[in-house]
Amino acid sequence: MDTLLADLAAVAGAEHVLTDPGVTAGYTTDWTRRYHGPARCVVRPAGTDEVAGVIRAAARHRTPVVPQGGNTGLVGGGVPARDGVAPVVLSCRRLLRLDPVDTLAAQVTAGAGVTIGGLHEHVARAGLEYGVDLAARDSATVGGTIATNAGGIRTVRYGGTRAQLLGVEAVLADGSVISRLGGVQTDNSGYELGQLLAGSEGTLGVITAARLRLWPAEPPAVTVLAGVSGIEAAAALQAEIRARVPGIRAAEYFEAPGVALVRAHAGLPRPLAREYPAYLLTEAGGRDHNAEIFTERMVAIPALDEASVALDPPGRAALWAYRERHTEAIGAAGIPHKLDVALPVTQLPAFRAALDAVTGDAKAIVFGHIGVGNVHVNVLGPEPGDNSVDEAVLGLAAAHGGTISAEHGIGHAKAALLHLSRSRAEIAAMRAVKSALDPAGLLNPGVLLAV
Ligand code: FAD
Ligand code: 2HG
Ligand code: ZN
Repeated sequence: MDTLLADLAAVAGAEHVLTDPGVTAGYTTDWTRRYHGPARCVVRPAGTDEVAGVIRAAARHRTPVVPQGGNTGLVGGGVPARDGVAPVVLSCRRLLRLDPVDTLAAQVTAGAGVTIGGLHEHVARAGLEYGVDLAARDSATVGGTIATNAGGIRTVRYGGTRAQLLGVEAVLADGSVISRLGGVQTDNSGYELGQLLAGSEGTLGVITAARLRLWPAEPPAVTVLAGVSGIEAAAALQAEIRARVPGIRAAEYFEAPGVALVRAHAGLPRPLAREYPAYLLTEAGGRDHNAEIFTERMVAIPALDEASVALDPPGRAALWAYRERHTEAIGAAGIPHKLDVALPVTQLPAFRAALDAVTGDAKAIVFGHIGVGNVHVNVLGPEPGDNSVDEAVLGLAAAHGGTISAEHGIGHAKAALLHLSRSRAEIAAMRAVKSALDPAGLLNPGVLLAV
């Protein structure tokens, strides 16, 4: 055994240092299969002290570290790069601390490796809910969602992950541990390091646990799937619904090509009696919800053409399947170019109108969280290594006043294009933070900031 592996085994136990390619393959290729690279090994520490030991050992051996959670990230940030020094993949999945829910403060402390689905179940038993939810809930972790500042289907109601974060515990690149898990709700004693780590994509520290804000559970009362003519109509309809119906918890958009893929992949029937170019899925709920009143207000909206209304969990799941199964259906059809942009809502129609010319003959599937102006453009056809469509679509978003990442992050995928969203001064400030906290470039080199 080489000395790095021996040092890691001394920290985490030999059985948690993985080198067999058959076993490590699941950690070195990303969810989309577009990004993969060789790892020196995968190490699975079980606690914060062990994470610190791994970081110190890797630093001694001048070997980079790629932090990883559930490996559901879509920008290649959680897997080794194809080139460069093969890193240690530090899997956080064994960081499974899950404290009892603090019902008085509506907060909980969760380890980085706890899945979002597991967190939901835990807090639901206390009558509370966590504000972030996403289709990858059964694999995506607390640590990974903080590191990417994940959004998801509840952003329109509760904001993204940053808005849920009261503090983090993390190991920095020098092996030191910072910890703010006390649950203090207002704290102005200096820089908010937890918020800095949120969205840092594993480049500034390894998050080991977090103190999270919770909300009173709001059972969904009504879910409505409406057919619309396109993104402009969907944006107008969701604005009208939000003005009239209280307690909107989701406003999601998708189009006919995505529905066709989902139907073929999952064997689902047509979602509405007629075919539509696009669809809007909205959901409302609340503590004192009254499904009848919600439904009456919803279906009385004049712009609503044909809609399917679900009032019970099986009916809701059936409607959500058309939206939530997009990612797996697209993945089954090929290796997609995933372009996750957000625009001012007023710019969505112009962006959508210009998109087809930019994607050309390739197949573009457009869907997303329209309630927050977040559109996912998935392109099938171009080779994984060909970045021209990525550059064209992201450039188009920037030209319409948008961002090149709404919720998935920058990763390796968009590091060279960060200038489309951030000014020279902002990128210089980010580089200064990175070199202050990680002068040797140990943590996730090439992610977010191109090397
Ligand atoms: P990973 O993929 O393992 O890692 C992601 C990034 O975080 C990497 O840069 C990694 O280095 C870093 N990281 C991971 N753990 C840590 C840690 N403990 N400390 C420091 N850095 C760390 N995303 C959304 O925002 N909204 C959605 O609606 C959404 N839906 C999805 C649906 C599907 C079906 C899939 C496959 C993905 C979806 N995603 C979505 C993307 C993905 O789930 C999120 O980016 C999620 O936050 C990644 O979590 P993870 O635990 O899998 O992290
Ligand atoms: C979603 O909203 C996810 O379903 C995944 O963010 C988006 O697959 C994608 O591009
Ligand atoms: Zn999304």
